[in-house]
Amino acid sequence: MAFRFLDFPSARDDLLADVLVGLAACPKSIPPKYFYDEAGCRLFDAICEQPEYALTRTERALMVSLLPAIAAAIGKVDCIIEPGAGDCGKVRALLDALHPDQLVVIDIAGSALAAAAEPLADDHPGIEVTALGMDFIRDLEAAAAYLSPGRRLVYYPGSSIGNFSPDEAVVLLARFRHLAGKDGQLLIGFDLKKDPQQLHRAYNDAAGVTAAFNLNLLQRINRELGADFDLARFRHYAFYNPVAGRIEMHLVSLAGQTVNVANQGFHFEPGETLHTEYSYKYHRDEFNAIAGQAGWRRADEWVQDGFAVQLFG
Ligand code: AVJ
Repeated sequence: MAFRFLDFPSARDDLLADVLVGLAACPKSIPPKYFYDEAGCRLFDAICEQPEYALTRTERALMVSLLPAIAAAIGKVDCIIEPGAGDCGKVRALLDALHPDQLVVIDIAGSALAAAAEPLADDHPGIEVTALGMDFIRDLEAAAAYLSPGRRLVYYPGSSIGNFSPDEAVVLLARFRHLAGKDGQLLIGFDLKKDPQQLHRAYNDAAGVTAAFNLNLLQRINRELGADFDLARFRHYAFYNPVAGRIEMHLVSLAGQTVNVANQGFHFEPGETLHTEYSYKYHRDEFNAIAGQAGWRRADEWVQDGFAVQLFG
């Protein structure tokens, strides 16, 4: 068993700066990576249990039923890297199928990541597990120092790539390309374009869990930054924009109001939106083109029930 945890607080304590910039912008926005405090992680898990939200269940089923084919296509790897690994629930199956020497998991929520990653080391005595508490969107270079040489696989499941605009996605995938090295590979899962009504329902579940997840962002800012958002005066508003190919999530102000964050006042007009998330959906070839711009070439692809997993080399 070999486990190490390295925390990089300077590379993640930017909630205040990002909120101040986001609230001063027009339209106002806050990056979706801040959804995932403790309550936010619990709410996201609850979203995944909602009948309307099939994305996570579908990917899990795909990764179970097609794992032998996926592992065969990947071949021998020495190191698996998972940016945004969260509770490390997805990478476990890959470890058992691919038997790498090293696993590097990265997440902005460092202590939760460490707690989730250590059992992986206990259960896989042959694998050196490194947990890096850092914001990989800002600081992926620092991770390179912890990789041992050999053939690398970057694993980026869960349609997390959907949170980035296509241009941002190219930049991020190019960084993954750099991190993976010369004969590195990328295994990535993303949600496919589908019936807009079905997508709409997935982000407007009847139980209101997605609404609670969205509003929790304001609660987090109140708690961690001493802000005074009145949650009753903001409404969850999510819809599919078929031209842009994305779900847009917003919190719409129900009144004219001023919110204070760190001694700065931010005025909202009635009906003004605070944008909180994009969730891009792609056609298979659209995504292939984006990865292509980042220097990746598609090696294989698996599709099931409106979800795609692509392998690049
Ligand atoms: C974790 C980014 C894949 O975009 O579907 C779920 C987050 N937001 N419901 C997604 C989310 C609202 C989710 N991802």
